[in-house]
Amino acid sequence: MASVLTQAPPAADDAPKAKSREAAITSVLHPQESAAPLTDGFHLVIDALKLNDLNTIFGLVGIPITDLARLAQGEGMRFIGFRHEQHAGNAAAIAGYMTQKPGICMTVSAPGFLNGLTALANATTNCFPMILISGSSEREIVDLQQGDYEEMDQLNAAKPYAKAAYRVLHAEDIGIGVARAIRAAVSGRPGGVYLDLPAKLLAQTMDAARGKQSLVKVVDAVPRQIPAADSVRRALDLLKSAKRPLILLGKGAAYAQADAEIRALVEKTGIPYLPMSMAKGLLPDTHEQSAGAARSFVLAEADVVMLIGARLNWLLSHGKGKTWGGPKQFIQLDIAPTEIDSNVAIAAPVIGDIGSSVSALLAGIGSGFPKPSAEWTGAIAERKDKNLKKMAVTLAQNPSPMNFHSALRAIRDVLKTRPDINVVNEGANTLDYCRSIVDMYEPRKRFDSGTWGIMGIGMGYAIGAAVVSGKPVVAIEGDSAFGFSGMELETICRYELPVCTIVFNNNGVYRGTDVNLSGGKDVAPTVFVKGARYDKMIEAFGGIGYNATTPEELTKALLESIASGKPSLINAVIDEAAGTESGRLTNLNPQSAAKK
Ligand code: ADP
Ligand code: TZD
Repeated sequence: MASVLTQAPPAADDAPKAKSREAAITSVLHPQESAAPLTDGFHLVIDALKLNDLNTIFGLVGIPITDLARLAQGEGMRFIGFRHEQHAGNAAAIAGYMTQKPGICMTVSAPGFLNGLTALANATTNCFPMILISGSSEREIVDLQQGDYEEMDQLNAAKPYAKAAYRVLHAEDIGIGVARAIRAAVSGRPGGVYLDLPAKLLAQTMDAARGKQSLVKVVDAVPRQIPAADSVRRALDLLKSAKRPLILLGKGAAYAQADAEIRALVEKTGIPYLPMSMAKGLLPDTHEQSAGAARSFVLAEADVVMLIGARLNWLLSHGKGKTWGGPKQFIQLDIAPTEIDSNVAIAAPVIGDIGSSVSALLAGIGSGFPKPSAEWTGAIAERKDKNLKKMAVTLAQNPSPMNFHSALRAIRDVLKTRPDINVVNEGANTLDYCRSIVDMYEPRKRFDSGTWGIMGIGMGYAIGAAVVSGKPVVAIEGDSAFGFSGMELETICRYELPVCTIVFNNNGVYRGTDVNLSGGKDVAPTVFVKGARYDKMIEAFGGIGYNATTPEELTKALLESIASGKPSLINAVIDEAAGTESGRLTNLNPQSAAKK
């Protein structure tokens, strides 16, 4: 039921002297309405969200949204309060990715909004649905630039970084504003939407019954988009003609929640597949058709590549160059028609939602569909075997202090026993090694730096994933990466979330051994305090801290932490000389890039 202000306004004869102008006008023009229950902007926002099953807000309070947060909690919504808006935004974004419903982030005006904007832009870049709702200052003052409290033209600031941006000025438009925001966030290619709510709007009152009628329950927010039959036929023909076919699964495929159909397509065709990092687990990494351990080989050697919810951006070397070896033909399944031909020519685009497109392909694959040759699958198996054996030797070593491999081996072996656990991962070396060493077994369980390679998603994603799934989260973090969101440990402890953060502490960004080129007193730009004890940070908030210097200690701490379900942090001491500059992205540094 729509909430109403508990008190109807007083009858005309006992009205307080300082009656608002609107109320005075209402009672003169519509005397029959003056005794009717009223609602206001605060309640209409809450009712509009709840009506659309959006029951959690990730945010940070202040003028003008403190009451909105308080009332939302009072009305049964969950409000998760953060220490910095960027992390609230990241939590909302990952919630959106996990559920296909827009995650809601709420902030105050100007600086709070801008802190949230990084997360909104990151969500849009990664195709995650979220809505950033920010309070804003008075339009009249902002537009004349008269210097209001936290003055900023937020709507225009948001536009370049959001899929859509809307402002609501009248209480009766709140329902429509929220509906538009939801539809824009989740339909087609998902993304971040900005919703601007001026302070004055929240305080506006209107007749409660009319307010209720103004709300919109969004019908079919994510309509199926059926691919054209001829596009499916073209794709099947090309696939049939392939000598060395490859399927590439991206996080769009994971997002689509068409897990069974995708698995059926892979298994029915027998085509080897490669998961992008967040698509790991869509099929278990141990699946025999996974070409993960022969990545470079299959990218270079395949002749027809079917991209399912993956873009040919920098993460895939733009579909060209040395990585891709000989000539290729691409099939691309995507919901966004303009993604096609964005980097290289796509021979067979299939535009539709992934569930529908994969189902349509499956329907066209009969028993006579040619299986990939034994020559191709055999060559991949051989390469996989060779690479896995080589990796096993590296992983079996036990250097002291630990290196990335020995620490990740310990984590891999624990996580193997708990495929339901969510994994958050960021850093440079920590990200690159973890992606290839730690196997995933279930869809949408791995959340990482994504399309931008952004640092700072760690604790926000961990909190979002824990809140949405109710399952444990293990966040595997470089020490630099962790620093961006470390204060949210307090949030994790406050809400008693089952998050275990493992900080790969190698005393700096990438490594801890750089020296100041001038020989001066300041440490090098990449170096941190040596031997820091990140485990002590969580103890300050009542969480459990562990210091692990060996794989055995790390295993024990992680097992204990998962069993307890309590907020915890493991300071994993890693050799400060173990990392390489920029992890595997050394080639993107300007000096190396110039040499190419
Ligand atoms: P990755 O980084 O894993 O390679 P990207 O984020 O680059 O993945 O690509 C995801 C792609 O998936 C985007 O082009 C997006 O338009 C597409 N996409 C997202 N959701 C769907 C969906 N439900 N159906 C079809 N395509 C989708
Ligand atoms: N700032 C932001 C927002 N994103 C970034 N990607 C960077 C800075 C640059 N950067 C990287 O690309 S990785 C990284 C930074 C600062 C941190 C690497 O150090 P780490 O990880 O300690 O987190 P490793 O495992 O020790 O390499």
